[in-house]
Amino acid sequence: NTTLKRLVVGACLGTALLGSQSLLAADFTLKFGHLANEENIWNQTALKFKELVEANSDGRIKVQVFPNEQLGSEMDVINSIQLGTADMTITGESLQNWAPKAAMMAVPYLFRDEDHLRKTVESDIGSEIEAQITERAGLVPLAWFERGPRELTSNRPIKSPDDLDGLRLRVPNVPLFVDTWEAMGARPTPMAFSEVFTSLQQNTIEAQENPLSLIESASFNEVQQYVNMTDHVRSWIYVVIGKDKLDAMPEDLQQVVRDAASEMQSYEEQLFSEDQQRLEESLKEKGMEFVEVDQAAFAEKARPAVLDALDDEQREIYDAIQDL
Ligand code: CS2
Repeated sequence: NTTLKRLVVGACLGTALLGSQSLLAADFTLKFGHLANEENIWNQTALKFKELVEANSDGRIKVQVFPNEQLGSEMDVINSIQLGTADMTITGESLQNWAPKAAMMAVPYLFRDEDHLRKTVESDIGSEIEAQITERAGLVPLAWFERGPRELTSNRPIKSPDDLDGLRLRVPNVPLFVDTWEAMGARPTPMAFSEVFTSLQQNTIEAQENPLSLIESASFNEVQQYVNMTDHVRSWIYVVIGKDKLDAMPEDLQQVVRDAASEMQSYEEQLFSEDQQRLEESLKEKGMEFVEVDQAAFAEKARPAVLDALDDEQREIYDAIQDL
């Protein structure tokens, strides 16, 4: 009958209008690139941020998420954000290349456990690191994620620093990591994350180190036999946005971004703890062998190397973190 027809037509028009709404040019577009793959919790978290920001800004902000280094390596995306051709990424200790204090996010064997790490991030020390990242790199940390400990993967078991014996190891672009692994007896090479798999396959390098989450994300199980449980770095990482981009938004949209970021952070915490339960099993099922190592020997060998590598300002922070 007529009423029913009117209802159906109205519903169709309504849907069409809503649909077209999302096609209306947004006032702001945020290009969010990161190095993990689609399945990784970092990508699921970035998509949650996208959903929240687009909904809560009524489409005035559009977020485009690019996993797998589609916008370039971590360092490239940081440079692109500074140039204004990208807007957001997930980064941490690599920011040491602009802000020396950022190295303190991932100092080998510094954080005793998760509580010690959380206390540090949420203390004045965390704020000091964030302030220098903004001042020196032009990036505003919007949220932080705890990371699983970094583990050393290889094709021969490494149980103590003596086993390193010149191990050709990839590290991210983190001078502190280069210094520490060199002093422990490895031969570290800084390299973008997306180049690691092929370099391992071609034996240009024979090892790398990362949390289990990224070992799985990059399918390192296909080119690495052992996960040596060094737990050599507990760290956190930031979701950052370009300061100029954020400042260019009206206050209400800046608030939408900040509110979405804190909701994203709680969402990631849930995903992170679930992820940590399953990762070891998942990698064992993929054929990786987990090796218990003499962590005390690694920590003992790393400590003088770390202290040697820190400048006075970083050493001050190191001592303050130890006392937390
Ligand atoms: C990743 C990065 O490239 C890698 O190994 O684990 O997240 C790395 O930790 C970066 O240095 C973080 O800034």
